[in-house]
Amino acid sequence: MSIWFTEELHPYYRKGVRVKRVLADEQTEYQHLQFVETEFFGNAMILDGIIQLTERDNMGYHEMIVHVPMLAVGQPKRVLIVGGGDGGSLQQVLRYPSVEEAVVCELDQRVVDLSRQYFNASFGDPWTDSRAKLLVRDAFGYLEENPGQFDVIISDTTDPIGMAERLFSDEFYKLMMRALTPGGAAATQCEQPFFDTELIKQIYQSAKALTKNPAYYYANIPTYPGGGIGFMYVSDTPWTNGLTTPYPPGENKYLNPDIHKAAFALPEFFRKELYE
Ligand code: SPD
Repeated sequence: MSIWFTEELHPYYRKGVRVKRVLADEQTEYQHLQFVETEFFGNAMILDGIIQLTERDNMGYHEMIVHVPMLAVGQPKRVLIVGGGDGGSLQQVLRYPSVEEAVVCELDQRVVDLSRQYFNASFGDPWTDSRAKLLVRDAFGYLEENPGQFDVIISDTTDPIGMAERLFSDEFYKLMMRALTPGGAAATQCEQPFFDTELIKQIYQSAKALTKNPAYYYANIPTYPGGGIGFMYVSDTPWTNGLTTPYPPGENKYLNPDIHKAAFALPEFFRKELYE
């Protein structure tokens, strides 16, 4: 017997993965949370019917959202992850010996609990690192209370639906920039050039009004709509600073110097939309 899980994030586009078995299926205080074992991609987490990550292809997402800002800053000491309760970004952040504290602001404790169980083989247990601090709360208030505190902020969120819509607003970008140290950098989950052109343009305009060197970059993730996802780099520090910074200890599975540069090359239709 085989089960197909079909995702429909956009009403005009569907994609599917074959599932071997359902590992967990519950309604939390905030969302419908599912973990499944897939035929090809290993274990996957699904929130409100949308694939958030799989064991096999999450590395493009987590390595790119984390290392691009971390390498640009150089020796980041304090890092904030907004969302990220699955632990994938945290695992990458903790590879840096310079990091003294990594705060994760995640709304849903169940995402953390079940990810520790079902992604243990991939992420180990980054939460046991003494530098990791989990805050089960909304990031807006926390950002407001912590101006000038973080060298790097990573906004590792779901799609802009329901409560998460605010995390794609001008107000949120202003709060993030206020919470950075001078020269600090943020990277945000910033959706798909084909499907979300207008949203990305709006976010780029916000980022441009707030910082000197914002830029959009992209990674291939087969289980996301369109086979990939983009990120907004937001900082006064140019992302190119990171090209000469040594990688932290541990293994990269996606990022290398060629990918780092190429990720910022945009297809012509989208480059024009965004930058002209
Ligand atoms: N359309 C799916 C976008 C998912 C982005 N969030 C991924 C969270 C991984 N830590």
